[in-house]
Amino acid sequence: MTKPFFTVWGRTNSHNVKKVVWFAEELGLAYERRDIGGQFGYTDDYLAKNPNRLIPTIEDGKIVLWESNAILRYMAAEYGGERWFPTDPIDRARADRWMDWQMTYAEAQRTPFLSFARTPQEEWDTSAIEQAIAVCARHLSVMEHYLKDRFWLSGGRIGIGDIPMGVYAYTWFSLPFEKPEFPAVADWYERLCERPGYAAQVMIPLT
Ligand SMILES: N[C@@H](CCC(=O)N[C@@H](CS)C(=O)NCC(=O)O)C(=O)O
Repeated sequence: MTKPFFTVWGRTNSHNVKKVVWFAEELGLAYERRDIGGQFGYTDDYLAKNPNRLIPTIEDGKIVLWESNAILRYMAAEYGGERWFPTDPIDRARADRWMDWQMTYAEAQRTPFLSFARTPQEEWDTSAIEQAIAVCARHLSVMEHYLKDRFWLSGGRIGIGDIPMGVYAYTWFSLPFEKPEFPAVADWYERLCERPGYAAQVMIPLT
């Protein structure tokens, strides 16, 4: 299959944009990223493509698509083949499960992220931050249990199920607060850090 030129709209420091550009690199897709959202604001042209006033959005000549995990599934199905988008319903379901689970996890990590990365310390709600970190830790203990016997959330090798939580893991490990130990999660994160696309697109300063 010919790989298309791929456009990704969204600022680089967005978790949901990071998922898409990192995955484009894993798939070897040629793409161009255009800044929009956050400090860049929105244009009428963009809002016609994505009326949610959110990022990311992609366009590859065949489709304009928003909603990051739907974008990942489309990219995997269209350009990733069996390697990234298994046809076996059980393998597919395992990956889907972690992709959907990430949405819940992201809610928990939102307060610590926005506080540490984007809010002056004197404005922090420390009790809300502590509570949110405890919720993140409860979630991560579920991942820890799963990863004890596996290298990847997707199974024996990295797959689409690892992409969304991979992005949030970078934030978790980078935010400067004391964390409970999750050795299997930490080992999985180290494996992610060895991937050039992850290092280039995900491991950037949190802003
Ligand atoms: N469920 C959506 C959420 C998208 C979302 O909330 N994106 C954030 C950035 S991570 C956003 O657009 N924030 C507003 C902005 O940047 O202007 C998805 O997964 O794509």
